[in-house]
Amino acid sequence: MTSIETAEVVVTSPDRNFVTLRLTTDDGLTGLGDATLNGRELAVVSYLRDHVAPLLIGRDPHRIEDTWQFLYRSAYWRRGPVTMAAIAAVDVALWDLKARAAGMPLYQLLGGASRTGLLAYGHASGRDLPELFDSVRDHLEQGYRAIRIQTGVPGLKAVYGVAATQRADVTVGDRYDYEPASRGVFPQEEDWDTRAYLRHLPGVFEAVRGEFGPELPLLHDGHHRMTPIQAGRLGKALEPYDLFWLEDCTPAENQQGLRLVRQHTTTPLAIGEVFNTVWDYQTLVTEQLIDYVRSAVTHTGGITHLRKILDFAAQYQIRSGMHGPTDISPVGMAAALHLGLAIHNFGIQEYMKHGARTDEVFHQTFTWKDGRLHPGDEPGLGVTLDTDEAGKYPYQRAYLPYNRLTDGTVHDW
Ligand code: KDG
Ligand code: MG
Repeated sequence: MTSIETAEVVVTSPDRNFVTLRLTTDDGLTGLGDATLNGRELAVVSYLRDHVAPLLIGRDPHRIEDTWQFLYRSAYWRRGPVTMAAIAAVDVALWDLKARAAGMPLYQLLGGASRTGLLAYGHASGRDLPELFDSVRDHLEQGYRAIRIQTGVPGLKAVYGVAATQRADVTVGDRYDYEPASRGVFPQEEDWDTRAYLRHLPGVFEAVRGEFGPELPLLHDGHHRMTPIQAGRLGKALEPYDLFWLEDCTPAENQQGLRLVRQHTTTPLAIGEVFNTVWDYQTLVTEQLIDYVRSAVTHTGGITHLRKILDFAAQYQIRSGMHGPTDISPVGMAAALHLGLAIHNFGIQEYMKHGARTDEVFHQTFTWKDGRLHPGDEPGLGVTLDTDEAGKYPYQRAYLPYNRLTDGTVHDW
């Protein structure tokens, strides 16, 4: 019987921090799992190194469900982003390993392809409309066939989702594209005013539809900042512009709050990038209060658990919209692509390109064609980790920003 011989946690910071678990068996097979938790990376490193890795040595790598249940239940302390990211890394590494052992791309073990490719959306942004239009055009040229729209709001100096390269206020650290985390010893402070945002946003979508026509799927992320009644108002105001989805309109820990939003708008809703188990979705799914599940494989206990969430959601005609920003590593992205290709209720995949240094650390085999992603047909996830290259980039402290209202009150970011 084959068994796990080593469980290494690799921390690297090529363009940003990534945490990767690498399992190796006594017969020389390896598997990779992503354990990156933006701004709290080292908590997961410790959870894995100090508490989980010693439990894995000598285990049968093929017992994926059993290992998942063992790690979830034997800890006694359940759920939470750190625990579930650590379990996810083990789970994905085991699936990678099993698929490599079988000589198959992972999606074949998950039931085979349900489609030829995965529609993906990219992030267009700008401080004002001309900058936003340029960014939309640039994304269309890159081949995107669905685009998220984020803009500056008059009177606010820094707004979530506006690319760092376009933001005059960003001075700390080295960031790329829209990446919100900044390297440094303290989080960046941003400002927020929901009334100003609600006044501004419908006009932005009117202008984008006017410029780019009715067909292009458009998305928007509210990033947890509204109350349910404010979200209902925004959803209603955006209805003429036919959004693919409005994401994270409220901080959805209060799942019942979404009833109020639903009563007021038919704009489709996506939620869940900060969720980590099926229990976060219980009311949202059974009452059909959302249309898309935003969870990432990386933050939701891996393929084993996210598949269960998505199968549950499928019974209610709710589809996947897996989180795919740059803080999901190439390993986590590959896991999302294999799962998305296999499930029936795939909706859309978020896709942000990683930086050049990241691509040298993680060698990837996915393809990008006509606005669609495909995980490729290499055995396993199709990603290899170059540990020499990874070793060139030690961890660098980095934080996500936080928000204050104009009167100084801390607000949801
Ligand atoms: O780490 C936080 C980011 O992943 C998050 O802010 C990105 O909201 C996000 C999105 O939709 O990609
Ligand atoms: Mg989001």
